[in-house]
Amino acid sequence: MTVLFVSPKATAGGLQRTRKGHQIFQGVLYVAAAVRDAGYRSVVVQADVNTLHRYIRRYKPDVIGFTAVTAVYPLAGEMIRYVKEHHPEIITVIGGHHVTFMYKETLQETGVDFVCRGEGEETFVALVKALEAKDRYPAITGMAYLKDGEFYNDEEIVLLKDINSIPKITMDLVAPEFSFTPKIVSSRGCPFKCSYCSISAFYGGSFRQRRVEDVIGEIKDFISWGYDQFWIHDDNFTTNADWITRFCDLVEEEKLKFTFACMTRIDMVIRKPELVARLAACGCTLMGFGIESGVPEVLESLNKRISTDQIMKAVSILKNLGISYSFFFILGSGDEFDTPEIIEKNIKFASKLPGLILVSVMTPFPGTAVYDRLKRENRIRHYNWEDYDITHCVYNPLGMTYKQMEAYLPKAYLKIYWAKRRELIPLFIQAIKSKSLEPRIIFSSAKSLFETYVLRKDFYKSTLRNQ
Ligand code: B12
Ligand code: SF4
Repeated sequence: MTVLFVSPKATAGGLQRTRKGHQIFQGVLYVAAAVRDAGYRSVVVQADVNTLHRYIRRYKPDVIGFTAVTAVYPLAGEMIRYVKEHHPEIITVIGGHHVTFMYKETLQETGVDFVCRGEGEETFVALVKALEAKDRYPAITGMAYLKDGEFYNDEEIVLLKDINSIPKITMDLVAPEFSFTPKIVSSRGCPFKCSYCSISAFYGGSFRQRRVEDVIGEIKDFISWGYDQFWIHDDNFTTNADWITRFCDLVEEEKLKFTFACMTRIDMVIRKPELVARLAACGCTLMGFGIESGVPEVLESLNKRISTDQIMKAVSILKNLGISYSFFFILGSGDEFDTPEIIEKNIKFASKLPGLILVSVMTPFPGTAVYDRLKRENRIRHYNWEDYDITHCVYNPLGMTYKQMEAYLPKAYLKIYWAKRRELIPLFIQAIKSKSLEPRIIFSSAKSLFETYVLRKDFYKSTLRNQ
């Protein structure tokens, strides 16, 4: 059996604009590795509906597995329909956060044969084995399908029994024309429940960590292949201080030389500044923090469980620790705080922070509390999923129009970076060095802001043109 895995390539809309749709998603590589370890031929490509036929001709797959976040779900749907029409003998499967929550719609709209609900390493291998044994409708919880109008195997979101069983990702999984960039996932899940995040629903609130030794082994493999810079993709890398301490001990004992970036929480910096210093000494060049809002009521409404005081304290600690940091903000919270006054207050707060600031518009992803609320209140404007790209406002805010909310995105960037105009050059040099921003992105963003505000052009069209 041959399995082809497809990570959709975004060729339109917001993701094309930010070029974020040009990477192979890490999750599908794990599933592909599990299929390879089970003895099947497994290859991962990035494709869209215009290029998929090439890979089908080249690899002649029996099964195609697609991955998708919300914004590329329509692209995956297009490809599934193409396969169903031109290669009806090929079995199609799709996985990822979006379809896990929207499995009924996905099965109905795309005609896909199976939707993987949850982590796919075990369930996908079980499916391939069943298909090989000519069992077209196997009972595998987590591999949902539709038959005669009924949904099967959809009782729950399935997680791996043992997180340490996750397979090794190797370069040969990816078709030769695509670049492979190693990324580390040392844990899955997060103990927090922020209202805009789908992690807690996906992982059922659990937080599971791999053995430190295994993660270090993986890093050593990547180093031996010539890589020395990594992204750690964990949702909340520093959740367990003991694990991090052991991780740093091993990096030092083994004298490993590499740099990495990770995402964590601001409250950890206050509780454990020594841990941040230790991580910096072990190669951490950049830490990303979700601040989301500088307005206390909004932080509470988002269930973020941090305070504005903590943010300011953490900022002064970080400044002294000599580590680069970036802060993420969200405009909008989907509640009564969506008013021009509050949004402006938030932008003002962000303008006072040092470092790199990245701003997005609140996007209600399926599986989140914000999505459930907006849906219940009938305030979701549309389900054109490609616009669920964190730059469009796809819901009706309570205290302003959606257009006003969207207009705040370029305004926020202008205001924040104007306030930092004196530190811009060192900031961008640092961002480029730590690989958190490419020079091209800085240049095209500046050009788009100029076109929007000086030449009065449409922000979305201008960013698309300049990407
Ligand atoms: C790192 C990351 C990125 C990186 C990806 C880099 C890369 N090459 O992988 C970058 C920065 C590019 C990125 C971009 C975006 N991201 Co992102 N990202 C993440 C993050 C933090 C980690 C992803 C990861 O590696 N997870 C670990 C792997 C192991 O888990 P997984 O992907 O879920 O895969 C498992 C299962 O879902 C399932 N599975 C997945 N695919 C398939 C396919 C098959 C066939 C099967 C059987 C199973 C299966 O099995 C996998 C293994 O267990 C997640 C949060 C998270 N923890 O997932 C957000 C997350 C996936 N991203 C999200 C979003 C919104 C985006 C953007 C749209 C944001 C934007 N506008 O820029 C873009 C979309 C880009 C695109 N191409 O579509 C959301 C998705 C929400 C949603 N419903 O869409 C998430 C969940 C964060 C969040 N809670 O908001 N992202
Ligand atoms: S936003 Fe971060 S801290 Fe909040 S639930 Fe998601 S992963 Fe956890």
